[in-house]
Amino acid sequence: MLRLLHWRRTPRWIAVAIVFVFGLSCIVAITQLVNKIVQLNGTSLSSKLGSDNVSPSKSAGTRATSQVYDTTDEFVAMADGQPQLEKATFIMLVRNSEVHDARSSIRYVEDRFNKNFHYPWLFLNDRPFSQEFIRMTRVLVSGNATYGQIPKEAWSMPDWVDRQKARECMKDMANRNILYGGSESYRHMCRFFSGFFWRHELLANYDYYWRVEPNTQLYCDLTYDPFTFMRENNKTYGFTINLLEFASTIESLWPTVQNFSSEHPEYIHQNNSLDFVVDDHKSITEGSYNNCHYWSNFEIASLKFFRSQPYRDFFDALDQTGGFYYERWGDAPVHSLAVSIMLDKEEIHWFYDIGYRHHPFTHCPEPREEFHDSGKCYCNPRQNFDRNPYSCTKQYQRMRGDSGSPEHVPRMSQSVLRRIDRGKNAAQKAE
Ligand SMILES: Nc1nc2c(ncn2[C@@H]2O[C@H](COP(=O)(O)OP(=O)(O)O)[C@@H](O)[C@H]2O)c(=O)[nH]1
Ligand SMILES: [Mg+2]
Repeated sequence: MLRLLHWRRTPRWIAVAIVFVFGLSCIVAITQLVNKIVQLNGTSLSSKLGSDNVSPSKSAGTRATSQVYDTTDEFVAMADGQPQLEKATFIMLVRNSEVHDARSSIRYVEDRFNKNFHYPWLFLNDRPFSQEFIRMTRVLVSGNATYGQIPKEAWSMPDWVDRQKARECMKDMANRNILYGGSESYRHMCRFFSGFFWRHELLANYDYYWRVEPNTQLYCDLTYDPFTFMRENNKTYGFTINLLEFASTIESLWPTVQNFSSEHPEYIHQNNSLDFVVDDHKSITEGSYNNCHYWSNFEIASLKFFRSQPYRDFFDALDQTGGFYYERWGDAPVHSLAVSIMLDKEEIHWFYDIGYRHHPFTHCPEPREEFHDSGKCYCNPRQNFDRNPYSCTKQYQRMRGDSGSPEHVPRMSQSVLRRIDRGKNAAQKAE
């Protein structure tokens, strides 16, 4: 360049112009660089100079959102600098024909949570998975995907069930228009989720699972690890929606549970949550089941509990009666009754912050500032099922001793919040 400028035949005005253009582009480049560095720190140079049209509070909100949701700093730092996963997996029981509904649910879970964590997925089926199902689902998951078949004994009527009687009961329930009343496979499914999924060899290395069903939706970003939350806070069973069961499907379930409880008083927890399933503070022997249960199509729970001797004995006692086939006992009331009588009430957690839909009900967190103004959720709080007469939120809050407003719902623990703060500090220091 200098050589060019010293070239005698170059007119003076061309040399001046070249120096001017060169200087100008240097200034522009340096300004852009500075602006980029400042933006990384959360504020743009232009807004510092007052040329940003957005009001200060609004602009802070917008940037906080992009900081939290567009980068992985927070998630990496949450595990103290190491992306450590819990021994946990998603599980989905699904048919090959439900591949598109499965893909939709996977996408929701990945987008709202797992793209930042990469937990594995386990798909289970009573039949072999088709190559198409495997191809179409594997491509969407950010963790490993495993495909397993359910052993015959976990998906069939046990020997002691009278097949003729079972068929007659199904026919009768179908005639009474009871939902899935005539379906044998639905009964296999409910028995499988009550007594077998936790025994599957592909779950052997896990401590926690998150159950996902095809065609379900998640509406809120989950910026912490719910499995870590469960472990650190000694939680055993987590849910999002609770509701009333159809009484006609579980006519003899409660008497069976009462018998079990009197045979095994040692399994009844002193600080249980019986008040969720029995009204008027009555005991197991005196009270009757109010049909409240946690909706098990969404569950984040401990496998250790289901593998424990008390739960095994509980399931065996129920299974011996044949009630899964003579009636149509759902895995939801079975799980709910077990956790309500055998766990400390503190071990049960309402994931109030997880907006979730399984047709026809939606749980949408209500507090506006925390969940909606922040951009965290995009469901409609007016569609929140918690206030519906068929919801058991009142019974749940009565059991917890809460006043009934969403502000009293258990939230993410302080320890998790502290970890997130620590993560933010660490990220700032790194910059
Ligand atoms: N592989 C397989 N999965 C099933 C079968 N029946 C139900 N499921 C699964 O079990 C879960 C519950 O079934 P679903 O039809 O959604 O019942 P609902 O939610 O109670 O209406 C879903 O994950 C289904 O994909 C079956 O016969 N085979
Ligand atoms: Mg379903």
